[in-house]
Amino acid sequence: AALKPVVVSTWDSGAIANGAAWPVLQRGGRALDAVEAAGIAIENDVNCCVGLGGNPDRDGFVTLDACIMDEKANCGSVAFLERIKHPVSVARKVMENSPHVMLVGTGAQQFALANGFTLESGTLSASAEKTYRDWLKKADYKPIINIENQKKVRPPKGHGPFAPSFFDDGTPNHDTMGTVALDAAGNLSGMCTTSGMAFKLRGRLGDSPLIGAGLFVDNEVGAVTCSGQGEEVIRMAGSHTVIELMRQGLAPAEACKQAVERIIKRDVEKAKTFQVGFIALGRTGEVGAYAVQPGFSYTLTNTEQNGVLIQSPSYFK
Ligand code: SD4
Repeated sequence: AALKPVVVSTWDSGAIANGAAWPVLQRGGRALDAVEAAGIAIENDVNCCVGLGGNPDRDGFVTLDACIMDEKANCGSVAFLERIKHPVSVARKVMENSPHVMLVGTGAQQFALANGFTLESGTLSASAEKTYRDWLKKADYKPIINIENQKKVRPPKGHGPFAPSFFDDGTPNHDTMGTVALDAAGNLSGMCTTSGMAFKLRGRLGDSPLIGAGLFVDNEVGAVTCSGQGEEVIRMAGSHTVIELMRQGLAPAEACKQAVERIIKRDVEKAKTFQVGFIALGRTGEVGAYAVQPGFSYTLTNTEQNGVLIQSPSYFK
């Protein structure tokens, strides 16, 4: 049976996100506060994949995207944000302290500074510096989002026994954290935060900061987020599509599956080359996921399961 409260985050690094969200939920706090805490924790984690420690664009700059949405469809988003440590919190400020939903680039940075955030140095983390230098040797833009499939990956220290989503040297491959939560009062919220695809063109935005693509919450239905090749998610308004399928009565897992099948049907050959994975949380606490490729995972925390890593089913085997 479904349990609440519950928090679900993408990937094995979801353990870090859920670890910060759970105490908020456990003491009866709001799902909104829980998902923001999740975002802050992962943006702080230098070993992970999002925030200022993430990989840069092809010009060597880390540009961050994030969004947040609550049970009343209040939402906030920042994109192409540079040198600010907590894009998820800036997104929440956009939601609460501005008449807008989305701010980008220098305007988003200016808004962050006006709201008490600090301008950070802009230097790359040690791991991003190394990855970027290696990449520059060929400077070949080819998203290797599907690296999860490859045998050479092994878990880095401290990330659990599975951690299939890291390169051989321990560099995290995925670069996005999506978290959805249901609180004790029965309200849903979600957030998504990312440094985006590594070595993207300067100015590129993915799905993660886009309400309806990287995240969608509808308190009558559920909360959905996703990870993977953002362009493919934007094309089909991914998270919103999953919510609408759930609204028609599909269980979270089945809704994720049908959304993924819609992506694949358009171009099966192309779909073999990228990853997209959705996680969905229903309003009663039921959780489901589905991905294009094997290797997508999510972390589940509730009163009975303390950060359990679950491998998502996938279309390709
Ligand atoms: C993007 N969806 O920027 C993100 C990337 C991602 O794990 O999820 N990486 O397109």
